[in-house]
Amino acid sequence: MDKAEKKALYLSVGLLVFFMALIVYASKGLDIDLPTCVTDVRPFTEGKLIKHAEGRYELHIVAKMWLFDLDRGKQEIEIPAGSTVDIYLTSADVVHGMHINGTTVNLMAIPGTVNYARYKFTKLGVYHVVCHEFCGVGHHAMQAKIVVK
Ligand SMILES: [Cu+2]
Repeated sequence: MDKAEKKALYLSVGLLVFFMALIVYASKGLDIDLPTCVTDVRPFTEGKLIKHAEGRYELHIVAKMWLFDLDRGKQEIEIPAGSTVDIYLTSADVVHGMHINGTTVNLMAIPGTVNYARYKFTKLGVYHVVCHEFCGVGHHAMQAKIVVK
C-alpha cells in the first residue's frame, strides 16, 4: 500500500467517525430525532392536541381531503414558545405530505400508518403546515397553522 492509498484510507475512516459523531451530537446534544414510522400506535381518526406538562405536548394530526385536523377539527392551534411537541401524523384517505414551514418536520401522511417526529418550537411566530404531495383538486388549499406565542 503506497502513501496516497493510506492517506485516502485514513481520510475516509476519519470522515465516517466525524459523521457518526455529528449524528450522535444532533440526537443527544440538540435533541433532534430522525422522523420514524411508529408501529405501536394505532392510526387515529381525529386530530388532538394533548398537554402532558408545562412545555410538553403531543399532537395528533389527521390529514384528509383537503385539510389538516390539528385539534378536534381545528386547523389552527396555539402553543407556548419553548414547547417540545411529539407529532404523530396519519391520513384518513389518500397519501398526503406534511411540512411545517420553518422547521425540520417533514413527514408523509399514509392511510393506516402513523409517522412521528419531535420538534421544539423555540421561535415565536406562525408556522404554516402545508401539504407537499399532490393529493387531488384541493391540494393547494391544504393548510393549517401552529401559532407559537
Ligand atoms: Cu396535497
